[in-house]
Amino acid sequence: MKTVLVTGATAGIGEAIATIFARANYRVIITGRRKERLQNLQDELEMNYGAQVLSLCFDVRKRDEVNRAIDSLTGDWKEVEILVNNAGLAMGRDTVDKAELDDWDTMIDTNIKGLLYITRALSPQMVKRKSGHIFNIGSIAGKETYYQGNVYCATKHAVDSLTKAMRIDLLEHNVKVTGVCPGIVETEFSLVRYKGDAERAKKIYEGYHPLRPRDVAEVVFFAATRPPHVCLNDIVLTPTTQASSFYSRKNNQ
Ligand code: NDP
Ligand code: 8X3
Repeated sequence: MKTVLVTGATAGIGEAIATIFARANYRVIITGRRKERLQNLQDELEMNYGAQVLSLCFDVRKRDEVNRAIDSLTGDWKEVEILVNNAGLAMGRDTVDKAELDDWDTMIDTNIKGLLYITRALSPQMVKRKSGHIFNIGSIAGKETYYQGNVYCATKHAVDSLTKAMRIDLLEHNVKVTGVCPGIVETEFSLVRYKGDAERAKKIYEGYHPLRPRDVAEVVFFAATRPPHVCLNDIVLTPTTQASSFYSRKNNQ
């Protein structure tokens, strides 16, 4: 039985990824900052699928918390075969002359530094075993830059670059690295980006048929279950209503 660790499993895409692996009988480590949500998801996965689940509550931005959480793993839980770097967010949407500096710090610390802290803590045991698979959840925002997307887009471009860098660095150690870059997915992402403004967040998805978290989870699961000699390197998926960050159509057009 393989162990998978999913960061940001308390909502959206991460929750769907944890669920799809739990259902397939993997041992699943779920992480996030919201303890109650972690407990609820753990209960649900154990009850529905008889899955083995471990919750680790920590903030990916805090290096000490990350290291303490990873160091706390024992026995089979320690042998993480699949790491899904999913925790991330956009905070605010404004032009460079007006955006909040704290928002920029939050996105850089979470999307880039958090992803690096976890990867640095977990990759040595993959290297030692000469086996492992790291998934980085990027975005189409890491392929293109859009108006008022500045720092969010920059963090996802950094994720794209780090995905390539990790694949090169870990090549000799037989560790696979896959970038998964979704377009619009209906999650709490917009609610977080617009700081709890539910009306504004809802409008983002209106009239489209956005991806569901499960659509992304299925892609991750497919990539994770290819034979040992096959690595899917870079996967971009969007709803059929979205050709790119700039071109999309409402369902009825
Ligand atoms: P959600 O807001 O629904 O989920 C985000 C998850 O990240 C939550 O579980 C949250 O957990 C976790 N998280 C955020 N900050 C931290 C932190 N500092 N420490 C630990 N966990 C954290 O958004 P999505 O599911 O949509 O986003 C998941 C990933 O997908 C992100 O990297 C996002 O950039 C990317 N993405 C999303 C798209 C979309 O349209 N929704 C499209 C392309 C990419 P908690 O708050 O409990 O800590
Ligand atoms: C999230 C998708 O288009 O809002 O990464 O940047 S988008």
